[in-house]
Amino acid sequence: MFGFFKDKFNNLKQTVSNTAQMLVGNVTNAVEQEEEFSEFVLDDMEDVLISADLGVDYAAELVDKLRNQTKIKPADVKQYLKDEFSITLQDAGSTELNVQDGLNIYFICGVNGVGKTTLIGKLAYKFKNSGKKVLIAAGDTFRAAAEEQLDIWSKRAGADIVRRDKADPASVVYEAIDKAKAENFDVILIDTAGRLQNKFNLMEELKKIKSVIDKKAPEALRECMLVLDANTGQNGLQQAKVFSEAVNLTSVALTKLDGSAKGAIVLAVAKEMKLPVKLIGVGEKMEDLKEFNPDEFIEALF
Ligand SMILES: Nc1nc2c(ncn2[C@@H]2O[C@H](COP(=O)(O)OP(=O)(O)OP(=O)(O)O)[C@@H](O)[C@H]2O)c(=O)[nH]1
Ligand SMILES: [Mg+2]
Repeated sequence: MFGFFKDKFNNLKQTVSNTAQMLVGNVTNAVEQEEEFSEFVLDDMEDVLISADLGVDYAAELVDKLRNQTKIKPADVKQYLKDEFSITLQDAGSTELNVQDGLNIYFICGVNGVGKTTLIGKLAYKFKNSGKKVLIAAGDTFRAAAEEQLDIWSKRAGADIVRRDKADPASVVYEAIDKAKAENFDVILIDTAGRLQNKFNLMEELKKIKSVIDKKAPEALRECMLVLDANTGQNGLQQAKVFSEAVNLTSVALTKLDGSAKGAIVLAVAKEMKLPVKLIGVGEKMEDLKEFNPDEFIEALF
Protein backbone atom coordinates (compact mmCIF):
# COMPACT_ATOMS: atom_id res chain seq x y z
CA MET A 1 0.00 0.00 0.00
CA PHE A 2 1.56 3.33 0.98
CA GLY A 3 4.90 1.91 1.84
CA PHE A 4 5.11 3.39 5.29
CA PHE A 5 4.66 0.18 7.22
CA LYS A 6 7.78 -1.50 5.92
CA ASP A 7 8.63 -3.44 9.04
CA LYS A 8 7.83 -7.11 8.84
CA PHE A 9 5.76 -8.95 11.36
CA ASN A 10 8.83 -10.66 12.76
CA ASN A 11 7.67 -10.44 16.31
CA LEU A 12 3.99 -10.97 15.74
CA LYS A 13 4.13 -14.59 16.79
CA GLN A 14 5.77 -13.54 20.03
CA THR A 15 3.24 -10.72 20.50
CA VAL A 16 0.23 -12.99 20.17
CA SER A 17 1.71 -16.04 21.88
CA ASN A 18 -0.40 -15.64 25.04
CA THR A 19 -3.55 -15.19 22.98
CA ALA A 20 -2.62 -18.20 20.86
CA GLN A 21 -2.28 -20.32 23.97
CA MET A 22 -5.61 -19.14 25.43
CA LEU A 23 -7.52 -19.53 22.21
CA VAL A 24 -5.96 -22.21 20.06
CA GLY A 25 -3.79 -24.11 22.53
CA ASN A 26 -6.48 -24.59 25.15
CA VAL A 27 -9.13 -25.66 22.65
CA THR A 28 -6.79 -28.12 21.02
CA ASN A 29 -5.84 -29.57 24.40
CA ALA A 30 -9.46 -29.95 25.39
CA VAL A 31 -10.69 -31.50 22.16
CA GLU A 32 -8.06 -33.00 19.89
CA GLN A 33 -7.78 -36.40 21.57
CA GLU A 34 -11.51 -37.12 21.46
CA GLU A 35 -13.16 -39.47 18.99
CA GLU A 36 -16.35 -37.49 18.37
CA PHE A 37 -17.83 -34.11 19.17
CA SER A 38 -20.05 -35.34 21.99
CA GLU A 39 -22.16 -32.84 23.93
CA PHE A 40 -19.62 -33.12 26.70
CA VAL A 41 -16.74 -32.21 24.42
CA LEU A 42 -18.68 -29.40 22.78
CA ASP A 43 -19.51 -27.91 26.16
CA ASP A 44 -15.88 -27.98 27.10
CA MET A 45 -14.90 -26.33 23.86
CA GLU A 46 -17.49 -23.60 24.30
CA ASP A 47 -16.21 -22.82 27.79
CA VAL A 48 -12.65 -22.54 26.57
CA LEU A 49 -13.63 -20.24 23.71
CA ILE A 50 -15.60 -18.00 26.05
CA SER A 51 -12.77 -17.77 28.55
CA ALA A 52 -10.45 -16.82 25.68
CA ASP A 53 -12.65 -13.73 25.19
CA LEU A 54 -14.16 -14.70 21.91
CA GLY A 55 -17.63 -13.70 23.09
CA VAL A 56 -20.56 -15.86 24.13
CA ASP A 57 -22.45 -15.67 20.84
CA TYR A 58 -19.49 -16.34 18.64
CA ALA A 59 -18.37 -19.25 20.82
CA ALA A 60 -21.87 -20.76 20.66
CA GLU A 61 -22.00 -20.36 16.89
CA LEU A 62 -18.66 -22.10 16.40
CA VAL A 63 -19.72 -25.00 18.58
CA ASP A 64 -23.18 -25.27 17.00
CA LYS A 65 -21.65 -25.80 13.58
CA LEU A 66 -19.89 -28.89 14.90
CA ARG A 67 -23.06 -30.39 16.34
CA ASN A 68 -24.91 -33.01 14.28
CA GLN A 69 -22.25 -33.32 11.64
CA THR A 70 -19.70 -36.04 10.99
CA LYS A 71 -17.32 -34.51 8.50
CA ILE A 72 -15.16 -32.51 10.90
CA LYS A 73 -13.52 -34.63 13.61
CA PRO A 74 -12.00 -33.37 16.85
CA ALA A 75 -8.57 -33.99 15.35
CA ASP A 76 -9.42 -31.35 12.73
CA VAL A 77 -10.39 -28.70 15.27
CA LYS A 78 -7.35 -26.52 14.62
CA GLN A 79 -8.00 -26.31 10.89
CA TYR A 80 -11.68 -25.72 11.57
CA LEU A 81 -10.96 -22.72 13.81
CA LYS A 82 -8.36 -21.38 11.42
CA ASP A 83 -10.85 -21.39 8.55
CA GLU A 84 -13.64 -19.87 10.64
CA PHE A 85 -11.43 -17.10 12.01
CA SER A 86 -10.19 -16.28 8.51
CA ILE A 87 -13.73 -15.91 7.23
CA THR A 88 -14.68 -13.71 10.20
CA LEU A 89 -11.78 -11.33 9.59
CA GLN A 90 -12.47 -11.25 5.87
CA ASP A 91 -16.16 -10.44 6.41
CA ALA A 92 -15.29 -7.47 8.65
CA GLY A 93 -13.96 -5.51 5.67
CA SER A 94 -10.69 -4.14 4.40
CA THR A 95 -7.92 -3.59 6.93
CA GLU A 96 -6.21 -0.99 4.74
CA LEU A 97 -6.00 2.46 6.25
CA ASN A 98 -8.09 5.08 4.48
CA VAL A 99 -5.62 7.40 2.78
CA GLN A 100 -6.14 9.57 -0.28
CA ASP A 101 -4.18 12.30 -2.02
CA GLY A 102 -6.28 15.15 -0.60
CA LEU A 103 -7.03 15.77 3.05
CA ASN A 104 -7.36 12.78 5.38
CA ILE A 105 -8.98 13.12 8.78
CA TYR A 106 -8.36 10.54 11.47
CA PHE A 107 -10.81 10.82 14.33
CA ILE A 108 -9.51 8.78 17.24
CA CYS A 109 -11.83 7.84 20.08
CA GLY A 110 -12.05 5.38 22.96
CA VAL A 111 -12.44 5.20 26.74
CA ASN A 112 -9.75 6.60 29.02
CA GLY A 113 -6.35 4.99 29.17
CA VAL A 114 -6.69 2.69 26.15
CA GLY A 115 -3.83 4.41 24.33
CA LYS A 116 -5.42 7.04 22.06
CA THR A 117 -2.78 9.72 22.53
CA THR A 118 0.06 7.23 22.17
CA LEU A 119 -1.53 5.88 19.00
CA ILE A 120 -1.70 9.39 17.57
CA GLY A 121 1.98 9.93 18.31
CA LYS A 122 2.87 6.67 16.60
CA LEU A 123 0.59 7.36 13.63
CA ALA A 124 1.99 10.87 13.21
CA TYR A 125 5.45 9.36 13.07
CA LYS A 126 4.40 6.74 10.49
CA PHE A 127 2.69 9.29 8.28
CA LYS A 128 5.64 11.69 8.56
CA ASN A 129 7.98 8.92 7.50
CA SER A 130 5.93 8.36 4.41
CA GLY A 131 6.30 12.02 3.46
CA LYS A 132 2.93 13.30 4.61
CA LYS A 133 2.36 16.68 6.22
CA VAL A 134 0.74 15.88 9.55
CA LEU A 135 -1.34 18.08 11.85
CA ILE A 136 -2.44 16.94 15.28
CA ALA A 137 -5.60 18.43 16.81
CA ALA A 138 -5.54 18.35 20.60
CA GLY A 139 -9.20 17.59 21.10
CA ASP A 140 -8.81 16.30 24.64
CA THR A 141 -9.09 19.59 26.46
CA PHE A 142 -10.61 17.93 29.51
CA ARG A 143 -7.75 16.05 31.13
CA ALA A 144 -5.16 18.42 32.59
CA ALA A 145 -1.97 16.88 31.16
CA ALA A 146 -3.44 15.64 27.88
CA GLU A 147 -2.31 18.50 25.67
CA GLU A 148 1.19 18.50 27.17
CA GLN A 149 1.46 14.79 26.44
CA LEU A 150 0.32 15.35 22.87
CA ASP A 151 2.75 18.23 22.47
CA ILE A 152 5.64 15.95 23.39
CA TRP A 153 4.47 13.32 20.91
CA SER A 154 4.04 15.86 18.12
CA LYS A 155 7.58 17.17 18.61
CA ARG A 156 8.95 13.64 18.66
CA ALA A 157 7.11 12.77 15.47
CA GLY A 158 7.86 16.07 13.75
CA ALA A 159 4.19 16.95 13.33
CA ASP A 160 2.40 20.26 13.78
CA ILE A 161 -0.19 20.71 16.51
CA VAL A 162 -3.26 22.84 17.17
CA ARG A 163 -4.00 23.20 20.88
CA ARG A 164 -6.00 25.65 22.86
CA ASP A 165 -6.10 25.08 26.60
CA LYS A 166 -9.56 24.43 27.99
CA ALA A 167 -11.22 25.35 24.71
CA ASP A 168 -14.21 23.53 23.30
CA PRO A 169 -12.80 20.48 21.45
CA ALA A 170 -15.04 21.09 18.43
CA SER A 171 -13.53 24.56 18.06
CA VAL A 172 -10.02 23.09 18.18
CA VAL A 173 -11.01 20.77 15.34
CA TYR A 174 -12.58 23.69 13.47
CA GLU A 175 -9.32 25.60 13.70
CA ALA A 176 -7.28 22.55 12.71
CA ILE A 177 -9.31 22.04 9.54
CA ASP A 178 -8.86 25.72 8.61
CA LYS A 179 -5.12 25.45 9.15
CA ALA A 180 -4.88 22.15 7.26
CA LYS A 181 -6.63 23.61 4.24
CA ALA A 182 -4.69 26.88 4.27
CA GLU A 183 -1.33 25.15 4.62
CA ASN A 184 -1.99 22.01 2.59
CA PHE A 185 -1.69 19.38 5.25
CA ASP A 186 -2.28 15.77 4.18
CA VAL A 187 -3.44 14.35 7.48
CA ILE A 188 -5.22 15.64 10.58
CA LEU A 189 -5.09 13.36 13.61
CA ILE A 190 -7.74 14.28 16.17
CA ASP A 191 -7.17 13.27 19.78
CA THR A 192 -10.28 13.09 21.96
CA ALA A 193 -11.07 12.76 25.65
CA GLY A 194 -11.62 9.30 27.08
CA ARG A 195 -13.63 10.50 30.02
CA LEU A 196 -15.87 13.45 30.73
CA GLN A 197 -18.30 14.13 33.56
CA ASN A 198 -20.35 11.26 32.21
CA LYS A 199 -20.79 9.03 29.20
CA PHE A 200 -23.60 11.14 27.74
CA ASN A 201 -21.43 14.26 27.68
CA LEU A 202 -18.59 12.38 26.08
CA MET A 203 -20.80 11.02 23.31
CA GLU A 204 -22.32 14.46 22.71
CA GLU A 205 -18.86 15.96 22.44
CA LEU A 206 -17.82 13.33 19.90
CA LYS A 207 -20.97 13.96 17.85
CA LYS A 208 -20.24 17.67 17.87
CA ILE A 209 -16.69 17.10 16.60
CA LYS A 210 -18.03 14.80 13.92
CA SER A 211 -20.52 17.38 12.76
CA VAL A 212 -17.75 20.00 12.49
CA ILE A 213 -15.81 17.61 10.24
CA ASP A 214 -18.93 16.86 8.18
CA LYS A 215 -19.63 20.55 7.64
CA LYS A 216 -16.14 21.91 7.18
CA ALA A 217 -14.43 19.11 5.33
CA PRO A 218 -17.01 16.91 3.60
CA GLU A 219 -14.45 16.16 0.89
CA ALA A 220 -11.88 14.77 3.32
CA LEU A 221 -11.39 11.03 3.58
CA ARG A 222 -12.42 9.91 7.00
CA GLU A 223 -11.11 7.25 9.32
CA CYS A 224 -13.11 7.08 12.52
CA MET A 225 -11.10 4.75 14.63
CA LEU A 226 -12.03 3.25 17.97
CA VAL A 227 -9.08 2.42 20.17
CA LEU A 228 -9.46 -0.70 22.29
CA ASP A 229 -7.07 -2.02 24.89
CA ALA A 230 -6.44 -5.70 24.11
CA ASN A 231 -6.50 -6.48 27.84
CA THR A 232 -10.09 -5.38 28.37
CA GLY A 233 -11.42 -8.46 26.61
CA GLN A 234 -15.18 -8.62 26.28
CA ASN A 235 -15.61 -5.14 27.70
CA GLY A 236 -14.18 -3.95 24.41
CA LEU A 237 -17.22 -5.23 22.60
CA GLN A 238 -19.46 -3.18 24.84
CA GLN A 239 -17.32 -0.10 24.21
CA ALA A 240 -17.53 -0.66 20.46
CA LYS A 241 -21.32 -0.72 20.67
CA VAL A 242 -21.54 2.52 22.66
CA PHE A 243 -19.14 4.45 20.43
CA SER A 244 -20.62 3.20 17.19
CA GLU A 245 -23.99 4.54 18.28
CA ALA A 246 -22.53 8.02 18.67
CA VAL A 247 -20.19 8.19 15.69
CA ASN A 248 -19.83 6.19 12.53
CA LEU A 249 -16.84 3.98 13.30
CA THR A 250 -14.83 2.77 10.33
CA SER A 251 -12.21 0.74 12.13
CA VAL A 252 -10.55 -0.35 15.33
CA ALA A 253 -7.02 -0.02 16.64
CA LEU A 254 -6.09 -2.65 19.18
CA THR A 255 -3.42 -1.46 21.59
CA LYS A 256 -1.28 -3.24 24.17
CA LEU A 257 -1.42 -6.49 22.28
CA ASP A 258 2.10 -7.10 23.54
CA GLY A 259 1.75 -9.60 26.34
CA SER A 260 -2.03 -9.68 26.25
CA ALA A 261 -3.78 -13.06 26.42
CA LYS A 262 -7.05 -11.50 25.32
CA GLY A 263 -6.25 -10.67 21.72
CA ALA A 264 -9.24 -12.76 20.63
CA ILE A 265 -11.19 -9.52 20.99
CA VAL A 266 -9.97 -8.82 17.42
CA LEU A 267 -12.16 -11.69 16.28
CA ALA A 268 -15.08 -10.82 18.55
CA VAL A 269 -15.18 -7.23 17.28
CA ALA A 270 -14.89 -8.37 13.67
CA LYS A 271 -17.69 -10.87 14.16
CA GLU A 272 -20.14 -8.84 16.24
CA MET A 273 -19.51 -5.32 14.98
CA LYS A 274 -18.28 -6.02 11.45
CA LEU A 275 -15.43 -3.60 12.14
CA PRO A 276 -11.97 -4.29 10.79
CA VAL A 277 -8.97 -3.96 13.05
CA LYS A 278 -6.50 -1.85 11.08
CA LEU A 279 -3.72 -1.13 13.53
CA ILE A 280 -2.17 -2.93 16.46
CA GLY A 281 -0.10 -1.41 19.22
CA VAL A 282 2.71 -3.67 20.36
CA GLY A 283 4.61 -1.49 22.82
CA GLU A 284 5.04 2.02 24.20
CA LYS A 285 7.62 3.33 21.75
CA MET A 286 6.99 5.41 18.66
CA GLU A 287 7.81 2.51 16.32
CA ASP A 288 5.57 0.05 18.16
CA LEU A 289 2.65 0.28 15.78
CA LYS A 290 1.84 -2.24 13.08
CA GLU A 291 -0.65 -2.50 10.33
CA PHE A 292 -2.97 -5.37 11.05
CA ASN A 293 -2.71 -8.12 8.48
CA PRO A 294 -5.39 -10.80 8.97
CA ASP A 295 -3.43 -13.55 7.22
CA GLU A 296 -0.32 -12.92 9.24
CA PHE A 297 -2.36 -12.69 12.43
CA ILE A 298 -3.99 -16.04 11.74
CA GLU A 299 -0.65 -17.62 10.83
CA ALA A 300 0.86 -16.29 14.05
CA LEU A 301 -2.03 -17.68 16.10
CA PHE A 302 -1.87 -21.20 14.70
N1 LIG B 1 2.54 -1.98 26.37
C1 LIG B 1 1.87 -1.05 25.67
N2 LIG B 1 1.50 0.10 26.30
C2 LIG B 1 0.82 1.02 25.58
C3 LIG B 1 0.46 0.81 24.22
N3 LIG B 1 -0.23 1.90 23.79
C4 LIG B 1 -0.31 2.73 24.85
N4 LIG B 1 0.31 2.22 25.94
C5 LIG B 1 0.42 2.82 27.29
O1 LIG B 1 -0.87 3.00 27.82
C6 LIG B 1 -0.91 4.15 28.69
C7 LIG B 1 -2.08 5.06 28.32
O2 LIG B 1 -1.84 5.59 27.03
P1 LIG B 1 -2.49 6.97 26.53
O3 LIG B 1 -2.07 7.10 25.12
O4 LIG B 1 -2.20 8.08 27.46
O5 LIG B 1 -4.03 6.59 26.60
P2 LIG B 1 -5.30 7.55 26.30
O6 LIG B 1 -6.33 6.70 25.67
O7 LIG B 1 -4.86 8.72 25.52
O8 LIG B 1 -5.73 7.95 27.75
P3 LIG B 1 -6.70 9.21 28.16
O9 LIG B 1 -6.20 10.41 27.45
O10 LIG B 1 -6.56 9.30 29.64
O11 LIG B 1 -8.08 8.83 27.77
C8 LIG B 1 0.45 4.81 28.54
O12 LIG B 1 1.24 4.46 29.65
C9 LIG B 1 1.02 4.21 27.27
O13 LIG B 1 2.42 4.17 27.27
C10 LIG B 1 0.86 -0.44 23.59
O14 LIG B 1 0.59 -0.74 22.42
N5 LIG B 1 1.55 -1.33 24.37
MG1 LIG C 1 -5.13 10.75 25.80
